[in-house]
Amino acid sequence: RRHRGLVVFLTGLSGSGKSTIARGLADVLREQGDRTVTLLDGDVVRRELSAGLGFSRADRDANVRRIGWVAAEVARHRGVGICCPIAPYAQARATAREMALAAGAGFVLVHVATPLEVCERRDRKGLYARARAGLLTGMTGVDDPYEEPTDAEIVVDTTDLTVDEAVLSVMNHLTETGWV
Ligand code: GGZ
Repeated sequence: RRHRGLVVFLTGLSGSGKSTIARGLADVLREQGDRTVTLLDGDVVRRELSAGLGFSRADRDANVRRIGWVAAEVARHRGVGICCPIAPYAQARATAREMALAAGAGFVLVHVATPLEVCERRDRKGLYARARAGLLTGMTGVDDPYEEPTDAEIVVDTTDLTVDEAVLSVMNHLTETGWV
């Protein structure tokens, strides 16, 4: 049978584990072998698709809209588009959902709900420390908003989960709902 396209959209704070889960999910789906998987990696997107954009609300909205549009095009052609921007604004996430549905695809919002204190303790890029020191302004969760999703299909918190466990919980949902 021919699958419908699907967008898996992971949202959450910097350091929440979005990209790692997205990569793991892409690997698992590719191993299954029957679907074309396109991962819109955050760093690559910011360099190639959204070069020149910063972190104002307008720039974040533009970034998330571009990502959502590309993912919807992937899904229009029956692929799986996986993206993992912070996407702090509910409105922009809703637009991404609408674009996927308008493309005849499914849309699964995954809230990677790892708490700020855990993300901040990890601080893999040192951004939280710089924000706390006043060297970086507009850091999501510190002095810039993150609107918690109320419409997520899946919520995962990586505080006490391994990457594999988090990927599995997303996969379980996709299996239960018939997407894979
Ligand atoms: C949040 C920032 C900021 C500010 C730079 N706020 O952990 P990272 O480093 O690798 O991921 C973060 C990334 C966020 O880009 P997104 O495209 O996902 O954001 S959005 O959806 O809001 O457009 C972080 C880094 O960029 N970064 N400055 N001020 N994250």
